[in-house]
Amino acid sequence: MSGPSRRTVLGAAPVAALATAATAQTAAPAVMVSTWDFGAAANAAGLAARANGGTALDMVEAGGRVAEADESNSSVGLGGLPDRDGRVTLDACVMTWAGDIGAVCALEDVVHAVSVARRVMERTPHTMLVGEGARSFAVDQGFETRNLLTPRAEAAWRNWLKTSEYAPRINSENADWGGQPGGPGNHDTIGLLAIDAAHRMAGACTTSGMAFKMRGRVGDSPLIGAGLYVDDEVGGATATGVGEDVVRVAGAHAVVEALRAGLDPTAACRRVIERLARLRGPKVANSQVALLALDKQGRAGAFALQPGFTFAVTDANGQTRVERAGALFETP
Ligand code: SD4
Repeated sequence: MSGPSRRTVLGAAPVAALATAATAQTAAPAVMVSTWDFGAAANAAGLAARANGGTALDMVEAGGRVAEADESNSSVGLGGLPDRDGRVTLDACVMTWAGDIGAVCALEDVVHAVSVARRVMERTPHTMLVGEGARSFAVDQGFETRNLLTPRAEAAWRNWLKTSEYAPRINSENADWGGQPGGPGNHDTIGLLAIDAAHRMAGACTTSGMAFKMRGRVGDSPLIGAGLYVDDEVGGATATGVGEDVVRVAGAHAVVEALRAGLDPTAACRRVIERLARLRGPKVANSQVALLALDKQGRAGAFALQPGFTFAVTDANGQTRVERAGALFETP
């Protein structure tokens, strides 16, 4: 369904006048959702973990690890596009039904940031480790180290250096961008939400962050409340897109609070996207932020600033559909 133009939304149009985007509800209740089309493979791993008696945390970790290990995916883990100094730095977090949380920021040389985040949660008195401290902890915990900068990602970085123009590109996670390293910029991230057989919910988010970011930059993805939030009473949410804008509205937490207020997942995501558009006006006209939610009834929904955000929805039988989210700036 088409929606308003950027000009309409960013002008004086009341939010109530915005066209309703297509909803993305599942036929059978969903037990796992994740961002982008590459989420389908992640969900398959999550469902395998579930079938083996795994918890919701096992499901989202298994899914995140698939994306992290996939070298052809230039946005997560191995093969992720580096920062502007040519270093691949990973951000990740996990959250459980019980409010347990763990996160790593700017982790280098370790592929499975999501598993290190889980280990921070399970084996430290803290909830977040960053940079060299995160790396040392991972090494102490027995995680292997390796160079995460693949030849393809390095070539993309060297090509980027020719202009050094930092201009994140909308929806670059989708397959049509996958074969074009070295473009003007990039987005990254897989966010995952799952419900296990005991009807508990957990979530994870893992990314190499914005391609060609400044060294030391951390986005929304490892921040509980921004890139991920889970509340076992109502549901969970995760975010992808320009992290700076997700953080401004505490995106994932805001969506969960909207679920708590009674909105369905699509409407909850839409409410927060609209809030961001009101807050930032023309500054988000060319940015992508997408929010994805799964409630405790197994309803999935998403909404984005820009068209093109896709997400994978899987039911308890392992049936997966990749759906396209509605967007505020849908072209008429
Ligand atoms: C970040 N939110 O580091 C991530 C990037 C992303 O789609 O999700 N892009 O800001």
